[in-house]
Amino acid sequence: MVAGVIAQKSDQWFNLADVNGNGYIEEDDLRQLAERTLTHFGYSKESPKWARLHEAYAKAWQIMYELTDTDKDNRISRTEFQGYMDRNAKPSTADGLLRPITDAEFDVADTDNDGYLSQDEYAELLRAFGLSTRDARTGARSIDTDSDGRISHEEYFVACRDLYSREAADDRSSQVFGPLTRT
Ligand SMILES: [Ca+2]
Ligand SMILES: [Ca+2]
Ligand SMILES: [Ca+2]
Repeated sequence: MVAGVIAQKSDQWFNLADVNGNGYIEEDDLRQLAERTLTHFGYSKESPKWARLHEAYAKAWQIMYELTDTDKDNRISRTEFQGYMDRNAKPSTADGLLRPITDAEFDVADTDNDGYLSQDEYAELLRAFGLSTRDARTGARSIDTDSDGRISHEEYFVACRDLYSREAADDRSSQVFGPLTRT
């Protein structure tokens, strides 16, 4: 069965967020994801970026729990997640949830603090998310739409926002988190 593009994209994100691989997204997965990402970049617990990413993910969990965990068992199954994405993956509903997350992730990856992500910095963020080096490079190239070698806060936010609202698989935006699984 060939899944729709939105389904493939949400599947990709689900796999990335299910850090312990038990088939559910739980609060602990997001905590581990934050921890792993921060450790990957070498931040200590004293760094403001450490607290900020953890806060953003904790908030994300609360919102995800309310919106997607329909049977309220404190874990989001793939079916629950897909159901939510099918019903609600629209930029307008993503805005409030997404901005604090993308901003916090962006700052973690902006290791030279110049306010932009180089392709290398972005690729490193994807590697922290668990992507292979090759997929991370593809993702980094595709997010830099004007190919000037740097990604702004806004570009990252817009890319993540639009990722789940576009049906096209060949769209560059579909590779923000690396290539989709070939079907
Ligand atoms: Ca899990
Ligand atoms: Ca559930
Ligand atoms: Ca930078």
